[in-house]
Amino acid sequence: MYEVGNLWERGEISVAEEHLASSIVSRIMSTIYSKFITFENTRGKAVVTATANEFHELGSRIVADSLEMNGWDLDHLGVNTPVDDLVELLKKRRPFFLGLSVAIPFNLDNAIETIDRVKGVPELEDMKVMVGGKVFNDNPGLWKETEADAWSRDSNEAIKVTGEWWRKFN
Ligand code: B12
Repeated sequence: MYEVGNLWERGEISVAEEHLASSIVSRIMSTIYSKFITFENTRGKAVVTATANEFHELGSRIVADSLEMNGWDLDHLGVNTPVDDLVELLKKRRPFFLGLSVAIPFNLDNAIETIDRVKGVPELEDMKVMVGGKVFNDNPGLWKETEADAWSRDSNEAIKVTGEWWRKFN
């Protein structure tokens, strides 16, 4: 998909061709997902979503599916989740952690606002927040501006960090 992005940026493929690539990857991921859906939940609840106005879905889905395979009872909300609605869902679900995905720099403020909001909700004071996505991978250290508890570069790191949280705080 990174190469698809480069080809699109250079004008060598159209948006329609990028959509086709995204759709194929999405379908392959669904097939893989259906093979491990029956895995047992051995850890707590978790919610992963792309932040408001963020339409890049595949990265957060890869991370969400990997975490679910690792034993988390995971809800993946997809893309562009409005801040108010996310806060309400978190109050209902009370997850152990929230994973928030941001690809595009202009959506960073939405993530900062989301984290600021959830950190102010008394029922969610124990919930951890992990950020991830292209904007953080391109700018190491930027995640600290969000007041998140951690940043992970990819699903392997996310599995490691959330596993450490679970051992330490559960
Ligand atoms: C497909 C695509 C789209 C599709 C997305 C469709 C879909 N169903 O997801 C659509 C058409 C919606 C789209 C739209 C746009 N896109 Co686009 N897109 C891409 C593309 C080609 C692939 C994205 C992808 O799937 N990558 C593969 C995944 C697996 O990688 P990833 O997202 O980085 O995820 C990994 C990590 O970041 C991390 N991670 C991700 N999320 C999370 C969450 C947590 C909690 C954790 C721990 C980790 C984590 O783990 C993942 C696995 O390793 C990228 C190219 C690229 N380099 O990524 C451009 C790209 C990101 N897009 C770009 C642009 C400019 C746009 C638009 C602004 C274009 C426009 N003018 O409209 C819009 C913005 C829409 C919006 N508001 O979000 C630019 C961004 C440039 C920049 N400054 O960063 C890129 C880089 C293309 C380019 N080369 O210029 N895009």
